Amino acid sequence: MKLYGYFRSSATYRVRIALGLKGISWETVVVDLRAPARGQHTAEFRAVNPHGLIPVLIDGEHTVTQSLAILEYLEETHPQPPLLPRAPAERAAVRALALAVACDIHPLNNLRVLEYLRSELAQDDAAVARWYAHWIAQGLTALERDAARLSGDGRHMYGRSVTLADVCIVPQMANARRFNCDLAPYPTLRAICAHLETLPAFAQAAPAVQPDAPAS
Ligand SMILES: N[C@@H](CCC(=O)N[C@@H](CS)C(=O)NCC(=O)O)C(=O)O
Repeated sequence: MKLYGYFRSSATYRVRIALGLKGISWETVVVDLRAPARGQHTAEFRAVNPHGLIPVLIDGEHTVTQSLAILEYLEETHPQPPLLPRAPAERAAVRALALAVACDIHPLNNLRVLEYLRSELAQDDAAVARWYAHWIAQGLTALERDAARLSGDGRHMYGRSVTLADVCIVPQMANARRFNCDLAPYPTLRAICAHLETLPAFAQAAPAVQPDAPAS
């Protein structure tokens, strides 16, 4: 498989984790999102994904976009280990946690949104940071309550094994840390991520250890 992505892209980070958990090998095609490269805007990449967003997974003749669609595709094509519980209500609960990250938090703080605030709306760095922190706090406050109720062991978002909810929360918390958001109010989320980050698939998917990450 081929994964169009970037070390810092949290949506790509989700897919890297799932590929690792399922023991699938892949090759990365780097799409550098930052100026001057801005690889998401090139004609070459737009031919792959007209939306100009990563990740994109290529599996043989299939091109799959949208990280959640990719995660579900991997779940269906490589069912072991399962990242969704069996019972419909439990599957819905896990999907709801994953979607809270992918649909309600992440899109508001995406690169193109922050760039629009800066350029078109002429907001300074302080205002953009305030915007970022606001949506993180709103989303994580609710997820903290969800996790406190739904985690079975304080080490997973739902139940006692790794699910798509875990695959989504770790990159989102990493983003929040990168933008210096205060994570003190989320002890349950911090404990869950501290555990998950020790697992090989999560550790190997971390931005800092990707081949396109700058040497520290
Ligand atoms: N809903 C999409 C969001 C993808 C997305 O926002 N990707 C970011 C990187 S994490 C991106 O490509 N941003 C480019 C830009 O904002 O110009 C998904 O889950 O795949």
